[in-house]
Amino acid sequence: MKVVVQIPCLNEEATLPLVLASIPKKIPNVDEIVVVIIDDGSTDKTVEVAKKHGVRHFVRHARTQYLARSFHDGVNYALEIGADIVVNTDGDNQYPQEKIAELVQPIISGQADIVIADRQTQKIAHFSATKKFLQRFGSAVVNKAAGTDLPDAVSGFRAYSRESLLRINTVTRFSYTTETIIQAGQKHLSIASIPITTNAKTRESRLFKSVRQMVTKQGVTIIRAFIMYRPHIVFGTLGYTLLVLGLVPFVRYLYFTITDHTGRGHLQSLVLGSVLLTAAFMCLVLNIIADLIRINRILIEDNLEHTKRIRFDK
Ligand SMILES: Nc1nc2c(ncn2[C@@H]2O[C@H](COP(=O)(O)OP(=O)(O)O)[C@@H](O)[C@H]2O)c(=O)[nH]1
Ligand SMILES: [Mg+2]
Repeated sequence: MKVVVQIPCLNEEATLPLVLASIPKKIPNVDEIVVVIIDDGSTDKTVEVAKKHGVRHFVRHARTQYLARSFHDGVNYALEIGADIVVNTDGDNQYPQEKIAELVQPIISGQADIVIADRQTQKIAHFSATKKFLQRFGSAVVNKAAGTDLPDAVSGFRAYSRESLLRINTVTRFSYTTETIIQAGQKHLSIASIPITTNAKTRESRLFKSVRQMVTKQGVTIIRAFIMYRPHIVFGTLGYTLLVLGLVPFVRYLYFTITDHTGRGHLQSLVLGSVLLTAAFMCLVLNIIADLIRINRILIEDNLEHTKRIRFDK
């Protein structure tokens, strides 16, 4: 059993030694632990520091390609060197790497395909009330899309089985955390969660400059995921709501046209009803198109999985 611990890093020379020092050297039922640094175009001494602390495996980007791409490239590298389990942790020492042994156990024992560390955000002192609310709300929406029940959907501290990585395909450039959960949920993989306590904050988040930016970016990712995986929830709900709203003025127009003999036209109702009904019709057509694309994607993903198996399973 080989565990690859991958750490995406963008200028993490200050905190990386702490992260590396806390990665366990031995884990029960694991023969080999390999650390891979994904250097996403760091301009500081991240790579030198990692080498000095004994890291032998690197994936390097000459220019920053952002976190989702880094995750993707790290996973491919890990699969290439024969990882049975890939653990992802951050370079800012936010997560307790000592817990890696616990994180991988559900996968080793065959109970889970993916294990997500729950940061228990409701208890984190330096998280504002807004951030806590958003975390809970965001996780609820992701769970709805994925059909799961996970307390912390955006935690970056996770373990993935080789099998789950062969089946999941991330496409968004920005956030792979929510996307992997939604895909895994849709594909009926088993996702477990273990509680952890995060380390003291070392610095501000680099992924999000502000709460507003976080909401916008995660919001877009989640809406896109819904459109991709459960289009009927978006277009169906919207379409049928507009249909009902449009029928009201439309029926009113018909009723008065038939019963009212004073010669008044009720054109406003007709215009409003027609606009709403046209919008409803468009939503329902979009629903059909999105569903056809979804079916197509299932075929493409099947193919991709097959290609990955040929590429990585030697
Ligand atoms: N590859 C890559 N990693 C990044 C980028 N920005 C942040 N990171 C890494 O992603 C992890 C999480 O970043 P962090 O700033 O702690 O965001 P947080 O998750 O909101 O705390 C750390 O390991 C960072 O080094 C980026 O643009 N590219
Ligand atoms: Mg962090």
